[in-house]
Amino acid sequence: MKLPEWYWLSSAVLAAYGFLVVANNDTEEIQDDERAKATCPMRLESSGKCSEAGGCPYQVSLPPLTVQLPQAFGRMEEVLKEVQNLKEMVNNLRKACQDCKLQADDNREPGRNGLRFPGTGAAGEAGDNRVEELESEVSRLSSELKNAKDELHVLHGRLDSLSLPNMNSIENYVDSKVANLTFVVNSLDGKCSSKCASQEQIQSRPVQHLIYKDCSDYYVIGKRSSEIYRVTPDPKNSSFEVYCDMETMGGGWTVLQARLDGSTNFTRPWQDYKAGFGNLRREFWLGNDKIHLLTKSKEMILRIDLEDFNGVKLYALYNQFYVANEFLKYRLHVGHYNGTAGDALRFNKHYNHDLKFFSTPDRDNDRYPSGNCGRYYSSGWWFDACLSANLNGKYYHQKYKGVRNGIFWGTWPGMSEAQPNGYKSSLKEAKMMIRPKHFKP
Ligand SMILES: [Ca+2]
Repeated sequence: MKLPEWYWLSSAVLAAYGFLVVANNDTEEIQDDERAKATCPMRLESSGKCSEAGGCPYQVSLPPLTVQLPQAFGRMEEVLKEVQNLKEMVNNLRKACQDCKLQADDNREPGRNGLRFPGTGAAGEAGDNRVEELESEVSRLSSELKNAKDELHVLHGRLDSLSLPNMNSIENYVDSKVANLTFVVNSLDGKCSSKCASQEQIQSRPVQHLIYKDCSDYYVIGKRSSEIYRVTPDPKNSSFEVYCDMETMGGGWTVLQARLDGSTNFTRPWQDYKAGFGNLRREFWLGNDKIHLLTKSKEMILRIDLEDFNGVKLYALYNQFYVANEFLKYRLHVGHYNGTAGDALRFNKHYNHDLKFFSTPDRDNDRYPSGNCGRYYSSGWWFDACLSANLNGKYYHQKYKGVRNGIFWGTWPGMSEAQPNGYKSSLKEAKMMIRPKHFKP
């Protein structure tokens, strides 16, 4: 508590008197009145007769004292009055408040605890009642907020542990497991179907009637002309026609794709690439379901023959080729490369078609996040993000400008480099074909 200034002032005055009294007690000699009055206005003198015991009465005469006080001191009385008035007002208000609270308690509806809004309650309930409700609501919301914050914190921790490198390693792990399973299923399926076929053969078919799984089986029985043949790669599925190349590198090749002259449009939807389209004797795509059955039936190698408009012919050979089923979006698996045209299917780390899903203009399974490579490059293909090879691109009869959506093989001499005036070159002919890995012509 701060003491008023006048309190300190009066204390100082009293202390000064005290000091002077003590000082005069030390002065035994009494000077004559005149001189004393002149030098010191304060006097110590005897008053009356001394008693027989020897004690003498004395008195101290003090001069009149004038102390200059601050002007505000004069308002002290007023201030004290105001303070008193204020105190009374506070007391009155406190009492009124207590009365009001008692009244509110009397009017409170029992059991009602929902949050009310201005205008919805009785006038008497609008005070403490509503404040209490608001307080409890605020505390409820605050505790909910805290819970949500805690949950968010936990989720954030989990998100940190699921970092992108983790996802990549999981993807690689799943890939390798799928590849292993595919190999096991293929070998089991091969054993089972050959056994089933031989039983059927004994019961209902002539001994010489074999199931031709692919063109190499026709080669084995002596067929040497490149023609259309009917094959049954999987006895559980229906047979279909294929074009067989019985000349290239010993023959026995089942052709999956051919480009010659632009007579067939290759900008087509998913369903067309699934079922196959075109003319087997000219330009065509055999069909992803058929390619899957053929590559599932036996371990296959892939040969790609290419020719440009200058008559240059080059090839690429992959010692493994497998296309998964539709459920796995016809994912591509290719083995090691050999040949003269360059390994455009596995160009580098960023452009690698191996292990990529099939995409079409109407089905985006590529690795390009902000668009559909199939639509942009007018083709169905195992796009990465997006391509270093696209043998199903548009057919151009000469050099072209704009989007590089022609028949493209990125490692072809000069094909990836910038041409004068921005022209791009395309291939004149392309052919993709497969043959069993262990086939000996
Ligand atoms: Ca995409």
